[in-house]
Amino acid sequence: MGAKLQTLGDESHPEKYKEIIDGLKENKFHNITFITGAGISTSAGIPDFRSRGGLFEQTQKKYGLSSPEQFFHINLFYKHPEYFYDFCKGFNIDHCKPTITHLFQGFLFQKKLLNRIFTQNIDGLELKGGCPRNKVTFAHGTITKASCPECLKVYDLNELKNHIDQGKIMYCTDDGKPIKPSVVFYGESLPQSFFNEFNDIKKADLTFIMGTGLKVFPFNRLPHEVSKDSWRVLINREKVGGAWFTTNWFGFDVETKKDLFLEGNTDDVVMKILEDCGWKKEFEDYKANYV
Ligand code: CNA
Repeated sequence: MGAKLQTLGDESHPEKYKEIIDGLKENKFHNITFITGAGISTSAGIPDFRSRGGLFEQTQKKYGLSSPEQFFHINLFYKHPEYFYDFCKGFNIDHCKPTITHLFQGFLFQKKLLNRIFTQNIDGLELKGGCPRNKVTFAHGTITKASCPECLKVYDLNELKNHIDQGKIMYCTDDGKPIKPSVVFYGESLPQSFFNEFNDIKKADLTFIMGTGLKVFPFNRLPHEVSKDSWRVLINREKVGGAWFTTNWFGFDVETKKDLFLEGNTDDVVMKILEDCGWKKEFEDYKANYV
């Protein structure tokens, strides 16, 4: 599918797209920033939460839950850790490769144009795509560590994996709570690094908001914090940001602001941007080192 050009709730604004492409070509952006969600990893074979057939639908059906979010709530984990352990057995994503979108992020880092990636994803594919750890804010943690959700004591990930494989629950030796990968569940606090790095959003001169439903607080505050003088480009299969109080609660305004919506699959839109910038060959060379 080619990238359709349109702005949120309005007619197409191709002049805005051209201004962004010209800015990239003329090296006008030096603090490109990403605000991302599960949609940038679906082409790597990892389902998102809310799409049809996504993890919400799968887990709600399998475990007979009353709400889609319930499976990933800390209260259910404490009560029935065996559900999540069972789920993890069928959710091995170690083999997953970075997508075109992750590689685009690494490519921009290599060009010294990347400010920061704020991601809700826990798969760590940003790192596999060539971004260094200090450029990525894992707002909801990652699956690369294991810890006690109560006291945060860190445990050996391989030991947790062995327990999961054997269907045995691993418990914290200090407080007896079940151990899980260090990913943030509903009802848990975000890691301190999210709050420490939050203000980097204000440095952004071009922000790509990609593959997210923008439903999870406080992560979904980030688009509000982008400076009014800089671009916000939403790349998603669907318009998002229309819940809560108004139909446009995160303030997208195509008439008065530097906002643009590019509808489509993130990888397709990224390839179009690369082509239009004349960067395709350079990108293919970069990609060859990572996949
Ligand atoms: P979500 O609520 O499931 O929203 C995903 C959004 O992306 C939806 O609007 C989809 O239409 C859109 N989308 C899906 N695929 C594509 C695509 N290829 N191109 C463009 N748009 C697409 O997921 P969010 O990330 O917004 O929700 C936050 C949760 C999801 C976080 O707590 C994550 O930890 C959690 N999550 C992460 C992963 C991962 O790490 N890969 C996977 C599943 C869930």
